[in-house]
Amino acid sequence: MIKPFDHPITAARPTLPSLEEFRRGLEGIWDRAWLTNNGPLVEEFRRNLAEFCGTKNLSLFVNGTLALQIALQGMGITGDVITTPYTFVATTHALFWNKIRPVFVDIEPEYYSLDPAQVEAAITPWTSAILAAHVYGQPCRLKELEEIARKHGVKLLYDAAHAFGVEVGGKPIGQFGDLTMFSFHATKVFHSIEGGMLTFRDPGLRRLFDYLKNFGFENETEVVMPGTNAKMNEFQALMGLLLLSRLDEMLEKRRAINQRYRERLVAIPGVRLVAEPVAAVRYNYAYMPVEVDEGEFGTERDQLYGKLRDYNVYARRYFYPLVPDFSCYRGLIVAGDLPVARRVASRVLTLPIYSDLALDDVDRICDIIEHLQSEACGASRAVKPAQHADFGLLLPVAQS
Ligand code: T4K
Repeated sequence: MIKPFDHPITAARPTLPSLEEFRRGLEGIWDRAWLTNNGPLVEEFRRNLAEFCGTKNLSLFVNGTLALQIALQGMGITGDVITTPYTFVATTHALFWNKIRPVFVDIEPEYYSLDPAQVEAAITPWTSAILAAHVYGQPCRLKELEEIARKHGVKLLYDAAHAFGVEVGGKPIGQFGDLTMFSFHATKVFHSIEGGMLTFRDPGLRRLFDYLKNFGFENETEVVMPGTNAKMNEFQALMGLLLLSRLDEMLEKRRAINQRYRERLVAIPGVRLVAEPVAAVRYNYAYMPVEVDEGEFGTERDQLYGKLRDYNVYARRYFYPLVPDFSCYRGLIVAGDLPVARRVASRVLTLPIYSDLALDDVDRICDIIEHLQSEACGASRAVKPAQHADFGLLLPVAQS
């Protein structure tokens, strides 16, 4: 019997700087008594990120959801937007808050991002944009989506909430499409407690976003547009600055964890791994999704999810249910039956991954999964005779 963990192992866990480093930063904030409204740390964070992302066209926000809402408003997106059902619900919420109609189309089975063929087939005269998500940090089909967007004269926006630090062909992921949103939430590869960032092609958008996130203020007496409040504060920027300098180290640890999982899980029947990123991609190992094939594994995904909890392992089912299946979105436009998204959502489990997760713990999680699989297969084999009980054959051997 494998021993359960003596503390919860969660799907995500924030990386933190040392308390001493953070305390030193707090002293500066205390001395200045400047807490928010574009303070010096937010400005320094913006400059460092601009260098990291290779663009000056960048704006910081209090979180990723508001960043995306403001992006859609600032770019004047209206009507229908073709988007993915396989994402965190905030992607769709941002559309709805702008009174835009989401049109859900299916995903491709390899990396779970929008299927370009389905996108093109769904374009109508009412389509104003495509909003795709780099799910788990894996880049979408960038070239094909770009071609479709240009051909049909619609904007191309990316939800890169999971994709900070990802590069394709040496180019930061935020340089693709018309605009990209990043989340710096505590559970992400890189975080600023909460936080969000937009990178964009049109340099004119920066001023517009500055207005929109700060009540539309031009100066003390002039308001030029009905903005909202979505400013990042100094505490967030402090966290972000300290962690940005450690990004490479954090990504390297995640890479090693991902590799260990792959080496171990590949041998377990019924556990399907996502394809390795292609050579041109510098990946960030944001999540550790696997698909559970009930037939081969011997039990369905939800049972495995529940049994892992008995061992103090809190995997998540990102992204189940699909967004169009949430009660508030039922009845929206869905192009087709979404067979791929539905299949993946019913099978996916995202296993714990964070930079401080020990490789020994990864091994133990894999041991547990392996054990549960053999137990499940044993159980299904043992239960089989029950079907013949009428014929006076063996009684089923119940397995816990
Ligand atoms: N688009 C996409 C594709 C997204 O995934 C997200 C956010 C957004 C847009 C919106 O960006 P933000 O507005 O959030 O910047 C979490 C996050 O809250 C959310 O940011 C994230 N996606 C989503 C995928 O995951 P929950 O409700 O599942 O989080 P929660 O509280 O259950 O935490 C997840 C795990 O992390 C738990 O096992 C516990 C652990 N945890 C969590 C927190 C907050 C910690 O160990 N420490 C912590 O401080 O949404």
